Formats: sequence, structure tokens, C-alpha cells
Amino acid sequence: MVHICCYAQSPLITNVYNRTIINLNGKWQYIVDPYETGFYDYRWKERNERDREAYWNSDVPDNKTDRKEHGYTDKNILNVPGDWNSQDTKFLYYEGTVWYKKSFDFKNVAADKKVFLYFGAVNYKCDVYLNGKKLGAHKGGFTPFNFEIPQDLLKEKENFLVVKVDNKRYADEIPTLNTDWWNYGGITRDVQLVLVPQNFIRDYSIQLSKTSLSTKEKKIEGWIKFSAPVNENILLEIPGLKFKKEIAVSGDSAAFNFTLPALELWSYQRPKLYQIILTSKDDKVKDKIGFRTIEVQGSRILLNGKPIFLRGICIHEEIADQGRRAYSKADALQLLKQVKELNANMVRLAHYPHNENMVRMADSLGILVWSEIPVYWTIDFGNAEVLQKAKQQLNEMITRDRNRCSIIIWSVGNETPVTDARTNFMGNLAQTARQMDGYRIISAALETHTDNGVITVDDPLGQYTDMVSVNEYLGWYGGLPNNCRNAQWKIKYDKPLFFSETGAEALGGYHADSLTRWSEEYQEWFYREQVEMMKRMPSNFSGLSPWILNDFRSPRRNNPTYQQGWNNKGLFDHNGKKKKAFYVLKSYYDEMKKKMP
Ligand code: GCB
Repeated sequence: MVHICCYAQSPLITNVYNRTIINLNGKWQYIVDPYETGFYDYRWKERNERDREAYWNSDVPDNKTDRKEHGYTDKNILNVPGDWNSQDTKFLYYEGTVWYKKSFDFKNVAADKKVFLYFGAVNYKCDVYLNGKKLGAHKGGFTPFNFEIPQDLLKEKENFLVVKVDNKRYADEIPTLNTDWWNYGGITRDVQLVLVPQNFIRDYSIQLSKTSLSTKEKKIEGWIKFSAPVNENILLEIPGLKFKKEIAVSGDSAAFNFTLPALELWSYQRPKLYQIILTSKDDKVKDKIGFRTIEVQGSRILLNGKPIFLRGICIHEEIADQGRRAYSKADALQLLKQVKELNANMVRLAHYPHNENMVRMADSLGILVWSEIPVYWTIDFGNAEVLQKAKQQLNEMITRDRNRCSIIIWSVGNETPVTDARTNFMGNLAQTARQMDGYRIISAALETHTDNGVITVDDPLGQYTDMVSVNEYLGWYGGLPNNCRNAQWKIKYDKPLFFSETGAEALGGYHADSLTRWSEEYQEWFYREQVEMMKRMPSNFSGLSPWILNDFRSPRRNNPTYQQGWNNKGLFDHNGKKKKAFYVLKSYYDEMKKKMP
């Protein structure tokens, strides 16, 4: 009997795209099941594995007397990867269960291979069945997971793969009931079979040591983990540097370090990546990795030992003109090209880990990344199980991406209320992130409060983070933009200060005078005042990621004239057209680039 829980059934395999894979993307048949009839019987008891009415079991009647009340058909098709909301108007607001089914053949697989079923992400909860057997379950809408498939379960012909996907919101999940983005449901990222040797390289970390620059040694530190203990020498190669090193492994993991004097560092100005090849007796994994250091020293952020200014912008994982989740390389390129047009050097991937294409593309285009888990607004902070769920998502995010040099910041959440329970919860996450990965900055987007006209930042969570990131909307949620002129700031921490959000809405193409809310001119004015205020900020001011690159769908935004289900704080409107504010921010970024290239 497979144990059912919210965790992936097998430890995550990293870098799956560079392994032997069989793609299961494409057309999947589906059944919409708002009452979860395929899962619970009429007494609301979970159906047992062999229940013929369970939707994970065959939908083919045994004979003409047989009664079947479920069925998969080509009349009901969803594309995978993809959210269901954008694929048929009946799904636009749907929150509930949809069963997905894929039939696939599986031939010629050597018995010495292991086979894993890998999902890039499914929002939010899924239960996965193959040929009538449960492989496992997973919760968390934005991180990958995999299950090992027992060899004797796979057939040469017509394997019957069923995934129950449920995107309902709950108070004790992450995120919770309340978000300001669209709850896109479905199998939103790639699905593939990953074929690996019996004993394979499951995970590894290869990083430039922080001390490298002071010693000029360019020391690389790392580790490798196998799926089971081995006793052998593995080979690590970096062909671009003609470098080879044997590493002795006895057990299921080994640590190593070495120096690479000729190494060229990765930076957003020159995003140099090296091919890395790891070869063990049975396995071989290739990756492309860049080497850089990122750290906070005093009140500055240093990349490769030099102070930087983060010319950032927030992004949701959405293609606005098609009103859908982004998932592909083409989507990542479309979004990151917009970022380049703005002359930005950084993105805040809000408010959840984006797909792997995005961070790999950021590595190769040279864009710094803030990556975040959806600990957002109103999490049930007093609940120990919820903390475990948050940790699981943090773990999956860091495990997938720790070798992506573009990622410089792990964020443990956004705009959470100051209480002891919340500070313990998020302090714990910050500590976990630091233990898992000592090569990045830990942060969280905090709120400010205003005391006697002074904007105050004193959130106790600031003591656990390496930089102080705040969301401020002076001139949109409080007063008018000219309030920025006499804004006084009081910041408790002597750490780099970052505006993780600021922004105002404008309906693209709506023009009026600058005092008129929702007009492009109001948003433009807002940005002008904000930029002037930023120029007066104290010297620890280290950058910003305004809210947001593109307009995005949000069910909370119900002004019938100016919103209609969209949050219109984008610098690009939902047809991809630049608003006036775009040019204000761009010219600030042009100026800052000259000062701190
Ligand atoms: C915020 C949130 C973001 C919202 C934004 C807004 O502070 O972090 O998720 O979408 O404000 O537009 O209000």
C-alpha cells in the first residue's frame, strides 16, 4: 500500500531536462468532477484502489450490461503543460477537481533502468495513479516532484496514467484563501518520464566560495548525492577550462573543493556559463553553470565583490495577452526581453517559484533573480503542519535551483502581518533556507507603517533577513504621489534597503490629467515622484523591483470600468503595449546604469 501524504514520494531528481526523458506533454483527456465523485463514494468515503467507479480505474465497460458512469474521451481534451482556465471559457473561474488521463506506450526499456514520473508543477494538489495503482500525492502549486514507478507496473502498450488535480483554496495551505493573482489550475508545467541507471546521480551543488575573491583563489565548493551508496571515483569535467578532477565517493554522497584560477566569473554584464560534466560508473549528467559570489557587506549588496544597484521589476508567471500561465522557453524569452527593454538587471519572480525555463533563461541572458515561496498575506502561522508545508516548498525550490547562478535571493514570503507566531514561522524558514544554501541572500517582502508621518520599517523579521525589502505604495494606497516629496524614512536595520514593490494602476490607453486615477498620466506621475524620492534615499538604498512588468489577471480587481478582473499596475498593458510610466522607470534605470554599471 503506497503511503499517501502531501510530500513527493521520492527525493527530487535535479536537472531532469539534461537526462534521458520521455515527454508526456501534449493532449490529455479529462473529466471535470466538482463533487469529487471519482474519489469519494456516496457516503463520502475514499474509494478503495480497485473500486470500478474510481476515476483512476478503467473507463471501458466490461460488457454491454456493465454500467460505467465515467469516461475519458477526445471530446474533452486539455493541453499539458497548461492551465485549464485559459483553455475553455467554462474553466475561467473554476476551482475544484479535474481528472487528467494520458495513455502511453513504453517499449524497450532496459531492466537496469529506473523510471521516474516527474511533474514540473501541478496546481495545487494532485493524486497520481498508474494502471490503477496509486503512485503518490503532492501539494504545492509551483514546485516539482517525482515518483519512482515500479518496473512491473509499466506495460508496453497503453499505460493508463491518471492525475486528479484539485486547485481549491484552503486556509491551511500555501498560499491560502486570499491572493491577488489568478488561481490557474491544472498540470501547468512539463510532465515526463525520467530514465536513470539503478544507481544514479540524484543531486549536486557546485558553487564559488565566498572567500574566493578576497583570496583571489577562485575556490569551488560542492557536493554530489547518489540515489544509493557507491564506492568509486567519479569524474568532474569542465571542458571550457580543460579541467578534470576525480572525486572519491564512498557512501551516498561526497563533498569536494578545488580551485579554478582561470575561471571567468558570471555577472549580469557578462553571463558566462560553463559546461559541467559529472561521470560516475553508471551515470553521466551535464549542466551549464555560472560562478559568482553574492553577499551583503554592511549596508551594500556585492556581486563578485563589487557593490551593485538592483534595477529590478516584479513579474507574475503569466502571458497577459493570452490570459494564461507562462511555462515554455518562448514564454520566458518573451517576458525577459521586456525586462531587457526596461534596462533592468534583475527580476523578482513573484510570488512563487516560476518554471525552470525562466531561471535557466535568466542564467543565460544575465538577469539577477529573486525567487520566492508563496507564503503570502494570511498564512495560518500558528499551525505546525503549515510550517512543514512551507518548508517542503522551500526545499523543492532550493533543490531544483541551487545551481542557477542568476538566483541571488531566496525570499521566504510577502507582506505578512507582524505577530510572534508569524515571526517564528518565517524566521524558521529563513534559517532553513540559510542552512540549505549558504551562497545566497535571504529576504522577505515586508510592510511599512507610518508613525507621525514617518514611514517606519521595524518589522522584527528584519533581524532574520540579510537585506531589508519593503513594499511601499506611497501615492497609490496612501495619499497622492506628491506625498513622496516630504516622505521621511525611519529604518531600524543597517542593512541594504530594497523596495520589493511600488506601483500604481493605469488602464492602458486611458489618458487624462495626472490627477485622474487609472489614467496613464497618474501612473506616470506616480513613478516620477517615486523616482525623485528614491534619489533622496539613504546610501543603503540598493535597488527596487516595482510592481509590475505586465498587467495581470486578478479576481479581486472589480472596478467595472478600469479593472474588470485585471490588476493594471503593469508597465506594459495586457496587450503588450508600453504605458507612459515605462519610460520614466527606464530613464531612471539608464541613469543608474551609468552610475553603477
Ligand atoms: C502588494 C502585493 C501584490 C499585489 C499588489 C497590489 O503589495 O504584494 O501581490 O498584487 O500589492 O497591486 O496591490
